[in-house]
Amino acid sequence: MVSPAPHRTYDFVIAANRLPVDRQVKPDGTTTWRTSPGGLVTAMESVMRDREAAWVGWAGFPGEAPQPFDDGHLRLVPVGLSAEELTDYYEGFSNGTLWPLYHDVIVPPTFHRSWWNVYRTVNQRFADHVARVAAEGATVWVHDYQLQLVPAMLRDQRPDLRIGWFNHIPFPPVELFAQLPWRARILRGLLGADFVGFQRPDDARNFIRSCRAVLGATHKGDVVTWGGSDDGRSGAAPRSVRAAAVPISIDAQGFRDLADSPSVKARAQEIRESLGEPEVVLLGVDRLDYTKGIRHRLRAIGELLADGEISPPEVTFVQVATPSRERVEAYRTLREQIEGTVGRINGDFSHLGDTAVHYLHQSYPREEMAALFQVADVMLVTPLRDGMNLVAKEYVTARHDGGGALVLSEFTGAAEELKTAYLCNPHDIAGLKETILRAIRDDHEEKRRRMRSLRRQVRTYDVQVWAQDFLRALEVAPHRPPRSRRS
Ligand code: GDG
Repeated sequence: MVSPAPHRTYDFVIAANRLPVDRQVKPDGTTTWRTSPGGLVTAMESVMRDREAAWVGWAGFPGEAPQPFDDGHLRLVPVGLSAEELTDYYEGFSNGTLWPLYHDVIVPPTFHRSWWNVYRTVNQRFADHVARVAAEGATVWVHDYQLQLVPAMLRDQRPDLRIGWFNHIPFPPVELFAQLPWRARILRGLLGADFVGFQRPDDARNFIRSCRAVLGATHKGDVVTWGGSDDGRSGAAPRSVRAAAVPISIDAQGFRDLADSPSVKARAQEIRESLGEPEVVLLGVDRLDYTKGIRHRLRAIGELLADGEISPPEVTFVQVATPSRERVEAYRTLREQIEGTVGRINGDFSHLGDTAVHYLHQSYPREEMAALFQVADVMLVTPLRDGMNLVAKEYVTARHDGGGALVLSEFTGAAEELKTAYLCNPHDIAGLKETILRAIRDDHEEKRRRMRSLRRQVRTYDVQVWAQDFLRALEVAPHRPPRSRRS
């Protein structure tokens, strides 16, 4: 165990790839920090109220880490990453190896030993930072696929801690996970936790199956027991770790309030006018990522235009594709493909003043997103694989006027909960076209009925409930908490 720290320690510590703040450099060269808006920050605020909390993460720029500082009642502890480490740990192993492997190998994952080595080094650095700031017996919540080795690295130094890990993305079936040359090391890393949380029950099951197949672990229900003997170290005590689904959500009240504000409503009206007051606005909002099914969506839209089922100016499609991971090769290729397709569709089907596809490769403030959601008569969420998909939940929340329709891929975590959406298989282009047409043409009452039930689901199970459920599960793991709203 690390000897008692001479500095201040905290009973609740979050470790995530990124700190929840962005550095702003003013014209005079001085810097300030701005809290990045987002569900995770809001969720954490709701569980941090009565605790001394610290957040360990990368500050968003390469080089030496700034000194720890306070943001309100939260201690922020930056982890330094060099430009080379960012290339190998973040763009390389996290986004070139794990991301495609965990998303059904939609593009082939790349395996590089040098990336793996840097991933280990960076995970160790995160674990060391957490070990220094965590108080005796503290609760530590580790987030996501970038930090899968942190739980065991932390437990080695600090067996007194209660450690939870949450995976924001899917966990793949063992048949795919087994491709990973470092599969056993990853699983051993995760089994350092007391509780591992996933978006869907299937993800938890995939994890448990991998532990059995790769490590020879046993399981009873959702508890995995592993003897710790396959790594050649003798004397490691058996550990029991619970793996279960705790699906993430959004700050429903906060998003509703935003969507309800006069400025957002006015902006929504302005957008509709600038689109030429179409009868039907179709909308897609995604990071430009191959998991999001943007190409499949465009294919369906292109065919619907060619079939004459939809046409501008009555129907128009707006696609916001937020720039993402632009230094990773697969993302650059995808961007070229998408922009080629949009160009072809518009060349064939737009008229002067009537655009078939409005394509926006830009990032917008949250207010603008909320306004866009309100304009959308049909929201198209068609990922080939997605851990949850918060856009779907934001959309139904923004449409508190009762209008709108959500087309949602079966391959999202959200589809497990949002069962009255217009569900689709994005690989089935004919089926996708039919579903889009149904979402456009169904009568108002049918659409309102569906949206009502979707909104209720998101309101009841919001991000605050998610965080509380996760922490309740972590507190009693490997036992099941008595009052989980889900299981
Ligand atoms: C990962 C998992 C899981 C997008 N463009 C802009 C913007 N956004 C916001 C959306 C939404 C968020 O970003 C995207 O969240 P998603 O859930 O849709 O997708 P990922 O980024 O892939 O997130 C996913 C999630 O983690 C949480 O666990 O659901 O499955 O892949 O909130 O609105 N926000 C602003 N401007 C944009 O241009 N302000």
